[in-house]
Amino acid sequence: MKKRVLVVSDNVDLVNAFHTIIVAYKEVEVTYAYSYTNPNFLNNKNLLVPADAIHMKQHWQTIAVKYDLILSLHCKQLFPVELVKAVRCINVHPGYNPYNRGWFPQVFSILNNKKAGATIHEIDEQLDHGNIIARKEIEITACDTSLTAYNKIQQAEVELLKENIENILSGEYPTFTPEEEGNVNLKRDFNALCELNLKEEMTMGDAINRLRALTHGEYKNAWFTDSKSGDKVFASINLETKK
Ligand code: 0FX
Repeated sequence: MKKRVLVVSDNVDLVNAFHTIIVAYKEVEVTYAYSYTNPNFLNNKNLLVPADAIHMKQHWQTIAVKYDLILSLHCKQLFPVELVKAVRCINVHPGYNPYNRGWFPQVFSILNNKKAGATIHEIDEQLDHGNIIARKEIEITACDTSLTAYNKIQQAEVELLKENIENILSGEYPTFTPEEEGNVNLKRDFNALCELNLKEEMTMGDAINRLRALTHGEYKNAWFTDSKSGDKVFASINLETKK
């Protein structure tokens, strides 16, 4: 009987990368799903596979019976504890666990210098916390913004998936417990960073770091209020290196 794998993801690039890797494995039947809270997922014309909306908490019992393995590739839902206990669940996370677990890890690594990278780990009842199967560090340079760091991380995630896919499918791999509990950042921590207080005093280095941590392509993250007009002004930074 074919191994039944459910891939739950809200990230089209990772779904496509995973599909490209897994097509060679004929003994595996893969089903793709995205979060019910994310209906725009299917509007992405680049998506290579069909996918259905899924509500993990509501349907965990059906999911537990239907699949042998569940892979989260940036799934925006927390897996219910009951599901995690019933089926092997693995997470591909855009951070170097246990450092800056949770929301947008590279943003916080730019600010607090903790390691950044990608981690494949078993899911347990805590956020980005379970035993580690594999992880890869990326270097954040003085010129990196959230976007450029994130691009390196996604590349590391795909490399990790390629290197570990057979072990992940077979379930035969050594794991290790993270060396410490590490730290967790939530969405509200990110939102709090986005509001810039123009009267706040800091070094130029810290100000540049704050802006590059919040610079991510078209996203309007950092902002302040113009005291004259009352308008909201968005800020980002452009950095270049000269060798
Ligand atoms: O798919 P993903 O990269 O992953 C995020 C979390 O970082 C991760 O810890 C969690 N497991 C997963 C479910 O969700 O999320 P994204 O596509 O919404 O964001 C990608 C990057 O884009 C993010 O690292 C920073 C940047 N971004 C995103 C949003 C929505 C911003 O800079 N501003 C934003 O408002």
